Amino acid sequence: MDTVINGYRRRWWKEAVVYQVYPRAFYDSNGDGIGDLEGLRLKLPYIKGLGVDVIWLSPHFDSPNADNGYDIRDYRKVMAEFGTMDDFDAVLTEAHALGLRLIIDLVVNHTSDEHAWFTESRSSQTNEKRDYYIWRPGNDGPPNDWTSIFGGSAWTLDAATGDYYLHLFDPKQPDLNWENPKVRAQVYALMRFWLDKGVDGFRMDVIPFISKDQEFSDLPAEHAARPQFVYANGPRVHEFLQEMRSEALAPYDTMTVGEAFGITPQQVPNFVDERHGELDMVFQFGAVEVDRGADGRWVPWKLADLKAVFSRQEKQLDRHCWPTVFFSNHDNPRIVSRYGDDGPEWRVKSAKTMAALLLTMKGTPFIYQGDELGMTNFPFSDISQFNDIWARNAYRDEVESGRYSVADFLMNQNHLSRDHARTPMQWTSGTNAGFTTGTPWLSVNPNYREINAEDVGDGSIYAWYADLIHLRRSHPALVYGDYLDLMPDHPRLFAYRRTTEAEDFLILLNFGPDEQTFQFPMNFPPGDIVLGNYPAPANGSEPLRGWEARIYRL
Ligand code: ISL
Ligand code: CA
Repeated sequence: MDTVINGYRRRWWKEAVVYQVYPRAFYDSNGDGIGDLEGLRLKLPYIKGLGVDVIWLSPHFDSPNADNGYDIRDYRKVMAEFGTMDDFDAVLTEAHALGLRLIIDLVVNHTSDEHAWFTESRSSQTNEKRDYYIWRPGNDGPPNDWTSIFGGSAWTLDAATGDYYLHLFDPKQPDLNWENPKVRAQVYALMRFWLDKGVDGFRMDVIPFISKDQEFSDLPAEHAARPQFVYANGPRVHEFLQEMRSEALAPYDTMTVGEAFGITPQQVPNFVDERHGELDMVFQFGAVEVDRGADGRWVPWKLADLKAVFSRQEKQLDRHCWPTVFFSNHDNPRIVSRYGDDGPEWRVKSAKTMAALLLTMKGTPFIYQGDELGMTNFPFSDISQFNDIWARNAYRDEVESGRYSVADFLMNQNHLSRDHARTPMQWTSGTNAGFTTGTPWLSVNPNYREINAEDVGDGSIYAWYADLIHLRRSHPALVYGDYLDLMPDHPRLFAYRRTTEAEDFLILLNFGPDEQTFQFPMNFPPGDIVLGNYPAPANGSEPLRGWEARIYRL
């Protein structure tokens, strides 16, 4: 077997397709309305049926759920609502038996304020754990003007000692002090605990935030609206990640993917260059930010901006770096509602077109649960329908402050809410979409009678994902091939090539209901269409029909 293809060193995680499970919303096995690990175990064959290689499991640890598990109380315990450690072990064993690897979510920029470390830390100024977190005296107010990503000050005054602690997210998510070597040793130990159980790696939550500039200066004006660009990439972040590699990861065959929140495209290679021994890959935010304005609120998006993300990535990452591709996750709206057309006429076609983009692009693709069914955004009409801490805090900051009307708030959330992705998986057309026999913790999308996993046969979106994954697996050019955008400015047609010396693919995607013609150059006759979401046209150079996706082998 070649060890290098098109200049890239072969790695299993470069060739893998990942499926993200948000356990709370996946499948409830015991009728309490909350998805759980036994539910995941029961649905492993469904995941395997897509042909994916890896499952990324969102946090399954003990947590008071201020942020649905992204606030961890005990890193070595399973969330009681999700089951027991035995349930976790059963998921891991069965996943491995099916040939699926499992990576888990490492949330170590912060803990829950209910973690024992924090309870002890806040109890006095002199206790042994005081320095596990970031405490500063106030001066007639917070130590500086940093704001939380979820709104409000990033500092909370703690009555017990009269000091402030730092939380770049919610007050219930205090930031760990990575300057303290004992904190780092604790993190590496908990990583080894899970690696020794057999997990295959980690997705690392807001990992660029772990090193803080110890000056704690006020925010520069140009970053006030998006402070993540100040919080990320601190002075010691690369030192810490290299230490994490040598102290925890090195002896194991893992895959790591960091959430590069606040990292610019120029900074990415420093995190993922394989010669540095830090992360294997990161999630960049380009493809989920084309519809966010400078203030983070929704703006209409353009296809040319989405295309530019991938051309930039191809230029900025050399053969020592490896990209990821994703269009959704538990923090984002549904793909088909955001970039496709979720109305009855085009939902299936446009969901397939987006899937073709995801699975023929260079980089390890991440599928988010439910996208393989073409699940859509939820029609929110009232603040009471939101569970998400970000939405609830935004309501306080935007509406209760009088800056925006309720209608503006709902407009923005209907485009961007994180809860769109968190409504329960739609398994059947029966009660509660077959997700639970009890009362679901978050409302099921009312369209579950039409959109559900009862239909995964020929012609379904699920079957199309499986076909694309199979095609990707069969052709190295779809993994390692060069990427070239043939029409960067065209507003509707996305046309690109994926090529190695041995293979040449042309992908044509029509992002809209109107016909589009691709002018095949003379020296470039249409080859065979190897996969398409319409019956094959009589002639490969015929115009593309509404939301048509065609993959040609030249
Ligand atoms: O979701 C967001 C706002 O819509 C992002 O700004 C998000 O906060 C950012 O990507 C960091 O996300 C990660 O850490 C958060 C957690 O709430 C997210 O679910 C997680 O993906 C804090 O742990
Ligand atoms: Ca349950």
